[in-house]
Amino acid sequence: MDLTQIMHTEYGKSVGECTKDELYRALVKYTCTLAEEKRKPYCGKKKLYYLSAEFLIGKLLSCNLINLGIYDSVKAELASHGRDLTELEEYENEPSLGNGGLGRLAACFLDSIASLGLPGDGIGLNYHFGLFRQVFRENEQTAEPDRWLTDTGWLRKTDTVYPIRLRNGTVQARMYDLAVIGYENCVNTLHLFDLEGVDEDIVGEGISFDKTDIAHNLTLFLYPDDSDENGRILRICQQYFMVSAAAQLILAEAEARGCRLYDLPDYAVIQINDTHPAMVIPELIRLLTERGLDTDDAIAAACGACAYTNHTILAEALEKWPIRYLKKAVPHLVPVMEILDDKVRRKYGGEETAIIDREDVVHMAHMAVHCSVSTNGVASLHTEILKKEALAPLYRLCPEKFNNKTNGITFRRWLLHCNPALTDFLTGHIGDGFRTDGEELRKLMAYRDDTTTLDGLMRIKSDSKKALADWLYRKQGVKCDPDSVFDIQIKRLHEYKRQQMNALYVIHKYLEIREGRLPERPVTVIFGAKAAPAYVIAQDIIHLILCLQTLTGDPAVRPYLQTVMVENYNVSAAEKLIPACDISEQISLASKEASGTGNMKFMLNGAVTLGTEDGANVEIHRLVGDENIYIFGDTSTVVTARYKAGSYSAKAYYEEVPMIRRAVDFIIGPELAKIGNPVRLRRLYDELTGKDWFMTFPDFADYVKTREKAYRDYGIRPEWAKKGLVNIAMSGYFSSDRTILEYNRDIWHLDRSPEQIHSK
Ligand code: 26Q
Repeated sequence: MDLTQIMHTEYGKSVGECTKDELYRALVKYTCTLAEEKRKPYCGKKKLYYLSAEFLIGKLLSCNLINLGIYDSVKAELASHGRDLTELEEYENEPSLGNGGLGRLAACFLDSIASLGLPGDGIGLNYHFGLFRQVFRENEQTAEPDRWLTDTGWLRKTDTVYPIRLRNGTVQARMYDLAVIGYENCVNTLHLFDLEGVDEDIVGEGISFDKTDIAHNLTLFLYPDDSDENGRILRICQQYFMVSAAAQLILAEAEARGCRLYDLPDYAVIQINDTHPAMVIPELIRLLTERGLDTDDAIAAACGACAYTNHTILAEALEKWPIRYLKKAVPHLVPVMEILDDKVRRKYGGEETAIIDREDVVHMAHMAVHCSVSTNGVASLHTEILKKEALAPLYRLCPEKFNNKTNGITFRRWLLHCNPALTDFLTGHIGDGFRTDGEELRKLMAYRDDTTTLDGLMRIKSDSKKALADWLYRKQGVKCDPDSVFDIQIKRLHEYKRQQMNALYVIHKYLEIREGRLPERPVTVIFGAKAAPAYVIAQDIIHLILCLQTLTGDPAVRPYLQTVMVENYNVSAAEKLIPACDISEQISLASKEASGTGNMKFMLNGAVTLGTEDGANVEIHRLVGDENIYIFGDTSTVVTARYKAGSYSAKAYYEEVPMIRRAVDFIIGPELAKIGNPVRLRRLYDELTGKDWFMTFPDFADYVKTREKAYRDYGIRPEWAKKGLVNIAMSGYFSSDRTILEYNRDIWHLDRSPEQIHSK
């Protein structure tokens, strides 16, 4: 790169004279130009389309430079002009196109697909204000529009515009493209559709806007509040807008590659990321019949091209749409769904596997299973639960469709980019093969008893903790002790993930400290989580955590126990938090967390998991062995039986276990009353004592005991460092490259041209 030349051409200035904004924009433009030069037109037959409501891609500049292989040279050239790449990295806005694991998984998958040289594009929506920006005020979460999109530079406006038919008229979807640059490999595309004429000015106070103004609001926010009828209809319209545009693009591209429409499965495979894009199935059928196929051929072509990934067994997250709503949003899709239901009923009979139930409600997951070639879960336990419980009746009808694809993460972002010191250290020990073949990390096992290696790892961890402490201070004015244990829980706020149980532990510890029972070692408990604005109890839990942050800030307590809640937790925050973590909290109620992927990121960065036997924790446990993980709590078998028996009584635990009662009573006690919102705290107390649906009380004693054991072991060095080393060494399985190769082997069957295969 000749920076002097570029800046001269762009701005007529020297590198030294350019503003940060000018430098940043020039670099983005340069990166995009390189990407376009690398892009090869796809002349093969079959192509993958990954459809997702979320793509939580994170900032792009550094990872793109890494994947292009020019990160170090760009950094050096900037430095030679007295400019700092870090400054530009911080200046970049993070795209707010996702919420949590499902969206981040989609982003990791795009990286791996391109890095493996597979032909596959993402398709989603271009939300102007994203999920929302989280701001803490008076110990509560408030939501504001996330204005990430302002002139980002990465998105290219295309000339492709598709009409989208809605009940109250037709709107237009314009395609914007973003380059997905593989690691030392090919370039694919993320297509983001946007509503022509979307109007940012209709947003009023906070994130409120007129939900009925579909012609102006469709792509303003991800997951707009759907707690009322208008919200639900908007949600259906938004989903339909995405899949109708996707279906039109897919058919156009397939035809351009020579597809006759009944051959669609030979030209396109469409991976449906949870049920949010499942309406692509009836939409494809509708479009294919419109183009002349008869109904049966259209159904065969559409269903033969689709595959479905399930990410949840939570009943409330399994989408069900009343026909009444569908008729108000997309009436032309209803007859197609009725035909599909009719076919399924004729073939199999039975109410429990029907697409449309007796109450005239469409079960999107049922439609996705029936009308696709594959249904997969995202971790081995999760897939077993799908087969035996959540989707058991469907599994019995078509067992051959069900398969497991344990999630993975891209090592390029979650190691090379976020932890360069560890990356260099590993390269020094085992070479750089792990960048494209995760299993190479196992070579590190040879160093498990090498004290120099263990010292090196401890130093890297300690430096990352200092860097996190600096960042927290700059960002939030919070000071924390880098010599304390960093115990971190960062994920969407949900009761099943049990942030409330972690908070109860903090209360328990706080009370001990107040009584003079001082812990052996200081601990910093760090949370990061956004709560859906309409999810009241989740807001209450955030409130409790923020109050605890205040309480543990007391100079008498802080030297032993500190609570930090990171504001507006996102990918960029995760990149700072994960390398600095000692203990990774993965404490969901067993059976409820489909997989988790944060758990894998922590493991890769040398943290030790404190967790239940849930999701991919089970696989982490199997890989590292009992010595290198802290497992507690009831198993999914016990939990499932307890739900079935309906035998759980929170009240009984509350009354019989003093440790629980004390911690829970504290929520409505005088200390919190002084700083908290009594309505929120009382509601949370009532929820826990009256219901505790995600069973924190039965696991609490074991949680406390196991957590204390982990803190004790932390002090035994270098034994602790060895646990970190084993976690790193065994994390290769969780490379999303492995996951994607499995998707391709079992579901997609895409060709990898020989020159695109560089590692496997
Ligand atoms: C559903 C209905 C109505 C409104 C919203 C939703 C909704 C929105 C988002 C339901 C689910 C989501 C997101 C789910 C998600 O992020 N799931 C996570 O997916 C990860 C990748 O597979 C897993 O690792 C996590 O275990 C799972 O929680």
